[in-house]
Order: sequence, then structure tokens, then C-alpha cells
Amino acid sequence: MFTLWIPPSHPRRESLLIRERLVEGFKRGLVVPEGLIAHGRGECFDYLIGESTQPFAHRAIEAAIAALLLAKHPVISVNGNTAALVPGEIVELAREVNAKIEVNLFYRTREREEAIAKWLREHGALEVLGVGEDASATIPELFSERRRVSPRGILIADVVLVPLEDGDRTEALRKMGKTVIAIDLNPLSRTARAANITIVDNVVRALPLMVERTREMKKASKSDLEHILRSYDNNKVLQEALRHILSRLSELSQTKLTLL
Ligand code: PTJ
Repeated sequence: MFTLWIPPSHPRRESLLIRERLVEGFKRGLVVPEGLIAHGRGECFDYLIGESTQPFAHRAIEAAIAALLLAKHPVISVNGNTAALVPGEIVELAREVNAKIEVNLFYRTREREEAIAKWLREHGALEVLGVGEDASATIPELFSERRRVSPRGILIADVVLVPLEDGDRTEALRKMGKTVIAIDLNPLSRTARAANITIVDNVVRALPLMVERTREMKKASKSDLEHILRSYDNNKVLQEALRHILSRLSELSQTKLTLL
């Protein structure tokens, strides 16, 4: 496999390995070609952020976990890219917060639904919703294939975690009164701006962190979790993400950039 050819000392090794996971996911029929393009867009923003989890993302993660732990029917929505990048962490997080896992695809085909569900089961999922006849309910005002959801999952969910989403669905879910948590490297995307809580970070960093933080936060009282949620301001978090990019670029623009 190509990954064997990336030397340990390669300065972009991590990033190349993540790419390889997506290419593998593409070959397995989990990821669509458009998903590879979407990843490239994400990589660009990750460069701007500095490829590390920033304080604004930590705050959003904390609020997201509070929302998931307080929820009656939490659901983690999974698309091709997320399944390829963090399958084990999705299963672990679902277990920690007692959430359902539902496959929800923009480019929906029965083959992909089943391939993703099988992949998640191989990573420990006991139940995966949203496959075949199970996706029998519809989200009003949504015309993409994402409108089809499970009546036992997203339809009745009060909190939905949507890593790597499209803005339309986030808005439609909000109109249905659901709390939407997005993970999106682009703080300017419609998803990022429409969600209740936006974690501006790479899913490969955010998901493992969420699992770790959930284990700690499960010990907190209900009123502490409610306080975290009440004092969270997504607009401030998005503004901070942009200010972080601005100051980073401003600092970089005054340093020596050439390598040799
Ligand atoms: O698997 P499907 O059929 O549901 O299709 C999935 C894709 C991703 C193709 C579909 O949802 C899509 O077209 O998404 P968009 O509109 O391109 O949005 C993807 C968003 O995710 C963009 O804002 C990217 O910046 C962001 N993104 C890409 N990779 C990552 C990411 N955010 C966090 N972590 C990443 N690794």
C-alpha cells in the first residue's frame, strides 16, 4: 500500500496518512469522489488553523458533550468521510453518551449505506440506523437524499451530532427544533453558521478528544452541564476562530517564510 512509502520523517506524514484513510474508504465504497474534494477543502482550513485543536474548539467540545449527555434521544449522524476517518471513535462516543448511530448520506445509495453500516459494525457498533427501509421518515423542506431518516433515530432526536455536513440539512434540523452540533474546519460554512454548537476542528482530532472529555464530564452534575450549555455562545466561538486565523496569518506574514 502507498502508506508504506511515506517515510516516518516526512514533514507532512500525518496529513498524508489521513488522506490515505480516505482513499482506502473510497476503495471500500464508503467515500464518494466528492468526499475527497470535501476533504481537500477541510485540509486547507486546517492549515490556516494550525493543524491543532484550538481553545475555541475545546469550548465547543465541552458544550457539545454537555448537550449530548443532557439529551433524551441523542443521535450521531455518519457520512462516508466520517466513517472512513473515525469509525472506532464514533462507536466509542455513541456508547459513552448513549447515542444512536445513523447513516445519513448526501449521495445516498443502498450499497454505500450497507458498506458504511458493515464497517461501523466491524468497529464495534451493535446497531446502525438509517439503512434501507429503516430510513423511511423524511425531514420536511429538504430535497437532497439526506431528507430520508430513521423514525427511531434522527426523526425523534433532540440532539444530533453532524460531523462534516451540508448547510441545508443543518438548517432543516434546526427548523425541526433539534439541537445541532457540527464539526467543520470551515468556520464560514453554512453548516458552521447554522449549527447550535460548532466545533471548528478536524474530525480526526475532535472525535478522540470528545470520547476522552465525555469520560471526565460524565461525573459532572446535571446542573453543571446545564450551566456549561447555557453559557455557551456559538457566535463568539466562530468569531474567535476567525480572529485566530487572522492573527496567525498576520504573524506569519511578518516572519521568514522561505524554507531554504
Ligand atoms: O458521504 P456523503 O454522501 O454524505 O457526502 C459527504 C460529503 C462530505 C461529500 C458532503 O457532505 C459534502 O459535499 O460536504 P461539503 O458541502 O463539501 O462540506 C464538507 C465540509 O466539511 C466543508 O466545510 C469542509 O471544510 C469540512 N471538512 C472536510 N474535511 C474535514 C472537514 N471538517 C472537519 N474535519 C475534516 N476532516
